[in-house]
Amino acid sequence: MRDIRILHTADVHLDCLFSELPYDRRVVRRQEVFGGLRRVTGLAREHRVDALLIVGDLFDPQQLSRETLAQTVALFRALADNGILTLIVPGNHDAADSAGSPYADGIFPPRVHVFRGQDFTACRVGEGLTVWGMPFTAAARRQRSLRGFAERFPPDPKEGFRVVAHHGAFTGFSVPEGDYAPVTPEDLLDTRAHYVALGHHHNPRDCSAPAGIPAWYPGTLTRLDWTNLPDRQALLVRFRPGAGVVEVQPLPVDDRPMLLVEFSPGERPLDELFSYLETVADPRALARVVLEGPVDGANLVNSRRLEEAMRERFFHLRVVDRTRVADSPRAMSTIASLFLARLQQHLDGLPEEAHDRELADLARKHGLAALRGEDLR
Ligand SMILES: [Mn+2]
Repeated sequence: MRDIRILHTADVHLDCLFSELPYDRRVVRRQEVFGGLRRVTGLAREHRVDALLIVGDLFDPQQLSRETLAQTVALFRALADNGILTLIVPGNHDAADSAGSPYADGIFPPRVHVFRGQDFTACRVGEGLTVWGMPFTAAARRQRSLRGFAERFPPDPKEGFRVVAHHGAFTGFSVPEGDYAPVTPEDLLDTRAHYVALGHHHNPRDCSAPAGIPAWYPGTLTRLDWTNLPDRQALLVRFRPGAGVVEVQPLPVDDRPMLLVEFSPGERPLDELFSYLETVADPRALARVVLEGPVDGANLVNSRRLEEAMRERFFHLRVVDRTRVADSPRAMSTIASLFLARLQQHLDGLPEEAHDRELADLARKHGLAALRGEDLR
């Protein structure tokens, strides 16, 4: 008997806004998010899977366009023509019960199954496997929906392999993934599933260890923000009839590299940062330089100018300035010390509720730069 294969993805976030990027870059990144989904449907065909399983947040509907929706439907139709089912669990970003939900009836072709309702329902995949899914709903946000699962839905031999799809936060690690539809290791055990397909956490994560039940987050297909540093992947899950063995194989999905550079301008000359950025320059990469530590009038960095100088070297470079003006200015001119002292006097005179550390530091930086005849804007 042939094994049964499922391709597991989640959190595609089609038409994600990328509001931190300049407009022209946002447009490119949104196309790349769609490209990620197209790549995954390609992988589904290459690996001749029985079903593509999308566990929540397929869409990021803040600005979901008709074109994207139509192109997505076309991708799923092409899968159906190859005999591959598409199974969709609506997540917290594309909730089925929200106004203007993309899951309106009749949009998707046959062989695309959207899990609906307020509880888990089953969807058969061929003869030997059943996927259970439940859409994320605002009402169930704090609910442990998987608790006591097998008592409510006792395994039936006709069910074959049991896969449970859940969009929510796994609590089994020291840093819990938030409080959206939480799932504990005991809840995983309660499912008596052969595989739990998770969604919601945006980095790939194997959650099998605490409960001893294969349970994974695939992560997003495209890096959506600066917490998404690990490589992107989709999960090929193989079920061997008779053996009861489940194999999970991560399939790499290409995306733009992210480059995170931390630099302390108070400790090293700025030239070092420039020459480092020249050596790692990559027109495909999203780069972020975080400036940190104490600075004084002599080593202030003009972030905008640094971005401008490196503009051609990266797909996009952003400088985040987290430096603080040093409390005891070293080797500073008399007039600079005077300026800082006067500013401090003014700040000390303000009522408690008007204290804003960041704003005060910005004032120090702009003032010190102005004394050197420089405009930091
Ligand atoms: Mn998500």
